[in-house]
Amino acid sequence: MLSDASPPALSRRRFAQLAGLAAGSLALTAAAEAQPDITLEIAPYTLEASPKHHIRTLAYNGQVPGPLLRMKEGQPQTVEIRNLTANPEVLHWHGLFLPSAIDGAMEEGTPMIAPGASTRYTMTPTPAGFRWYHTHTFAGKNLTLAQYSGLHGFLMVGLREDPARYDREIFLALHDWNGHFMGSDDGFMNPVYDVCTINGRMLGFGEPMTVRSGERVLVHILNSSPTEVHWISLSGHGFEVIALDGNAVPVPRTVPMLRLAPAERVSAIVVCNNPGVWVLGEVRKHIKTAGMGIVMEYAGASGSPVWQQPESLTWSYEHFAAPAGSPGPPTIPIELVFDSKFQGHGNEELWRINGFGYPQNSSPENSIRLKTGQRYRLMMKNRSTDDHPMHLHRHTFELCRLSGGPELSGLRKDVVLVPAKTTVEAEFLANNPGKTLFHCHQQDHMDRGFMMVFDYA
Ligand SMILES: [Cu+2]
Repeated sequence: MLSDASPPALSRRRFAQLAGLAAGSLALTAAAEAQPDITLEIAPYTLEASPKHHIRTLAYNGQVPGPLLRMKEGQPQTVEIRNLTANPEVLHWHGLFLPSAIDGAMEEGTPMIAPGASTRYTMTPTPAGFRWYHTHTFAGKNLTLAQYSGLHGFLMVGLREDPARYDREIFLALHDWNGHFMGSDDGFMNPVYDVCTINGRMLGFGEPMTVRSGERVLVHILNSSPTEVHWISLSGHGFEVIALDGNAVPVPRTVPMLRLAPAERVSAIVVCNNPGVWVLGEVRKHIKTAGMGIVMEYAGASGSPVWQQPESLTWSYEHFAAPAGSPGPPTIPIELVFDSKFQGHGNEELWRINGFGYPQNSSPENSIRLKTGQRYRLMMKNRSTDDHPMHLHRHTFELCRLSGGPELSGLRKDVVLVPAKTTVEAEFLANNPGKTLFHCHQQDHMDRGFMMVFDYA
């Protein structure tokens, strides 16, 4: 039994007082006082990547990455987002199946949040898995805005029952900072960076990951970089990859390193059976030297962190896929040809899908319309000399064929890196009517036309 002095009893008494008021005004009072489940405040922030590296940026709730949000699948959440910056903002829930009005892309019709304004809505998170949230704004030539900023955070949508076996869960976000455009040999301008971090800190300046011998640690890694693919290894250990983009893989496998394109996530078990003080970091020396690393320390171990330099870069999505089974339901192919139009030396190229940049490629004459209930195969033909991390909003796709290889099944993702001069095929079921954005996740490419909006007929 609750005692009379407990808060619920007090609120019952308060309710009895309020009950004397008109029913209408009581309802209004209750609505005004209701607290959202989650409040995210977008504001300027100075990140201390190291004592010598202070970065003026934007952040959610005064931290980089933003707060780790945990939601239960299918349980509605009221979210309030406050924009305390000088520019309009919009927050995208990456990997969720949400209505276009709250998915978080203005191209889909989500309203922008004006400077000084806030928005509040209720969302029902699904599917379960490792998702994330980030800004979906335009940066153009200002390499401090949009995804170049600190506006990203982890979202874990939990299953009602979690079957995974692990002792500890660690979230890591990879990011690149202080970008500037530099001309490459082919005359194109690309962003390059001076500072690289994991969870907002350069190697040696963050809290180490602390583990105990014998533990199984589930590491969730997000590449929140605006433009860069990253390669990660953990000295003295392998990664048993169990999920890609938050979705369990059919063939879990232990690999020596991970490759993450922008917006990709990898969830992997690390078996802690090699006591010591180790470095988890970018495999390429110059990126690790710029700060992309974090120390992993066993309880009771001491000494300088040890880094073992891998000799080569290895990664393949196919390792985690199942062979194709019997032919699935009929699909309709959608051909998407990627190329770029040179705009002269020292300029950024214009990116095109099927001959046009956004928004021309999504005009009523050119747009691709989906039919609810139909399965489609995206035939992504990359005619350019760059690799592109392609992201489909509001849906999950299944990788079916990579660069002319065999048919695959079971790899469900929302981002896939399409290598230069190859074709990647991925299928999805059109089961979430509403405007749906498909784009390259590299900020400079999206800003230069590499987007398309699918609409449902
Ligand atoms: Cu791209």
